[in-house]
Amino acid sequence: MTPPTMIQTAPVVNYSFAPTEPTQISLKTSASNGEIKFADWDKFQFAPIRESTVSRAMTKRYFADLDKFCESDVVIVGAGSAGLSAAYVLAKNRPDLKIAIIEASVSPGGGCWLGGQLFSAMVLRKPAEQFLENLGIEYEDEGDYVVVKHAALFMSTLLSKVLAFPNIKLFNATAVEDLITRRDETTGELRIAGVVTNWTLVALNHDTQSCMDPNTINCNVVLSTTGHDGPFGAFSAKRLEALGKPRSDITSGFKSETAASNAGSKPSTAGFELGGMRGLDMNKAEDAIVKGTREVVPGLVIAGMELAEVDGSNRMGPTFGAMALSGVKAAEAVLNTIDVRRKQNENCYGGLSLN
Ligand code: AHZ
Repeated sequence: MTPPTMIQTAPVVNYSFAPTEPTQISLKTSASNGEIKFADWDKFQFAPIRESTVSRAMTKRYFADLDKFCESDVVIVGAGSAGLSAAYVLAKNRPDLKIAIIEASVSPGGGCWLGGQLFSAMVLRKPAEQFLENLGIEYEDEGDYVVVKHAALFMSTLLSKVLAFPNIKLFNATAVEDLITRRDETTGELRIAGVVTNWTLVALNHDTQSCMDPNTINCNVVLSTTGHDGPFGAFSAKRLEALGKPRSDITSGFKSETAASNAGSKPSTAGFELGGMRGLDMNKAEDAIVKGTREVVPGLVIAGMELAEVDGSNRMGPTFGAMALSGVKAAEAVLNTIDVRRKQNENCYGGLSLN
């Protein structure tokens, strides 16, 4: 039988891998003979590469990052405006902290690429313009509020600054599908001590495949900013509802049944109920989200619109000052609790290594 052949229809070009001087590219429009030329394109050639080199360049860094960040100081769940604002403030103040950001979508940024509906401009009520000034983003001052000409300018600037911090790693296309919990051996208090992750496409297919086990990241504080309810929204809040049964586990500091009965109190059997996001009221909503941003249960800070699901506060729609400033307050809450949570985690299970 004749072996199969592949027919080359295009003309054969002999490609030379001989070392050449890199093509000089200048983006100045210094026209010679009236002609614009940024480079000598006739002689242009990329430096050579083998395909496996590209694979190794990507995978060795990704797996080194997985290895490094599987013990993180802080995990931020959700890379929307609240999560990234918090990441920026945290990393700026504490270059010593290892901060992992887990984002379910391929594209980070959450709902912050447009101002509202399909409109570009982004409105922030004062005093959120101070955050813009810190980031170096221009705005128009309209009195009580300011306007950035495109929401994408805010998000791309914030994102680029966050990604440039050496102590931050963004794992996108990765979903948090559960929380790691610890029951304190002395107080009986339950706390959050990490996250359970999976590729988002896997997380979305648990119902169509047999069990696909996840990966984990241990940390001292989880900051959840997964937005309001939706296919991937309000994740930690919804998980708390299940973890928090009976309700006393949440409200009285996650006391175990034994610890609670030792203390003479009976744990309630009522479930932890989410408040559920209320209708739109810009004036009430923005203050409520910023003021309410806190460590909701030990080891878990919740910020941004996810908090509206916990507290039953209003939505604010297309104004973004509360997302930025809730991020600032979340960073403060993380920094105020992290040392206590670290100590608790270090003492857990006889001081199992946290390296
Ligand atoms: O993909 C989600 C988005 O980028 C991500 N996310 C959600 N669940 C996740 C999970 N694992 C990993 N389980 C997850 N990532 O979280 C991000 C949330 O961003 P967002 O912009 O939706 O939330 P935000 O709180 O930063 O900003 C909300 C802004 C408002 S207000 C509002 C209204 O009032 O109607 N609507 C929006 C979008």
